[in-house]
Amino acid sequence: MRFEERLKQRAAEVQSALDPLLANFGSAVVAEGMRYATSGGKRLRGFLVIEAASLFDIPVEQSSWAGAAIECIHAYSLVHDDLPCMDDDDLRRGQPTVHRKWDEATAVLVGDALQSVAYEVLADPVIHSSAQVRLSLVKTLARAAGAAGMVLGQAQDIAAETAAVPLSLDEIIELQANKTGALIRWSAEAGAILGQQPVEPLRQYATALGLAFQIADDILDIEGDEAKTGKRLQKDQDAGKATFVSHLGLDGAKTRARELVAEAIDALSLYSAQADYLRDAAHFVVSRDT
Ligand code: GRG
Repeated sequence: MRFEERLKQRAAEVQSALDPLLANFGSAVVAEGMRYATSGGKRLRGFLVIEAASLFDIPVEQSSWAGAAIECIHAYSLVHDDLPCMDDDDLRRGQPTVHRKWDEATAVLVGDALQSVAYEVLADPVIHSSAQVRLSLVKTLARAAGAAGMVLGQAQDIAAETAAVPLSLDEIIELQANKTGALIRWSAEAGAILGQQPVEPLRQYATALGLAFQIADDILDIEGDEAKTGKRLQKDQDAGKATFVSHLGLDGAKTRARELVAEAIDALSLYSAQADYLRDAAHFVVSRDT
């Protein structure tokens, strides 16, 4: 199966977990907003959970719940990031953002509720029979999503907008490792947690992958097509923000992204052909156009 087909298959498996999970909340506006905010997207994080878990023979019927949980956290971050007090975006995944379709209060609540449901599902025995494993998933995700991870990265990004001097390359690497890297790392590590195996090789893989993903995002911001990405582009350039491209140049950024792909693949040397789709994912994140 080609990588793109596999990604679609995993996205459908994540959706099969999201559907009953979010149907639980009935027809209130906030529930509608939760379903709206989690629809579409590449489901890269859910894919990483399921593929990493498959290395340890964890069935997809189990890992897809953890895939749904991380996609809920990711969707919450996008809903809040799009708010007027943050990035103020009208378009996400080719559709009006949640605060545009409804209103700001609904968008705040949709994000909050998506965050809650992620932890609710990770604490459910459907995820794993061991309470220790479930606790570890909850605790590591809380750490990755919170003030030592994604929230910190978002705060660093907001602070950078008004900083007297543009961020250095090392500062951008740190910011991105928090803002987008932390959830990507958790996604791969969750597979090893479910399999009760050491997380280190997958952590190394996902650290390189997350950085490559972000460099590709900076390149897309310049070279991408809004009709394909479904979001506003050239934001960083218009805001005069320091990015990987502003530091390394377009060609330098592309070279660095390719080096990171090789690093990510090297980190998987322990695993057999079962890890091939994870290897393909490293190539995919730097060649994507959405
Ligand atoms: C609001 C606490 C809080 C955090 C927001 C992740 C984040 C922090 C903001 C997202 C801003 C952004 C557009 C970052 C660029 C990288 C990124 C996360 C892109 C979106 O992820 P994809 O490409 O999206 O995986 P899909 O739609 O495919 O799920």
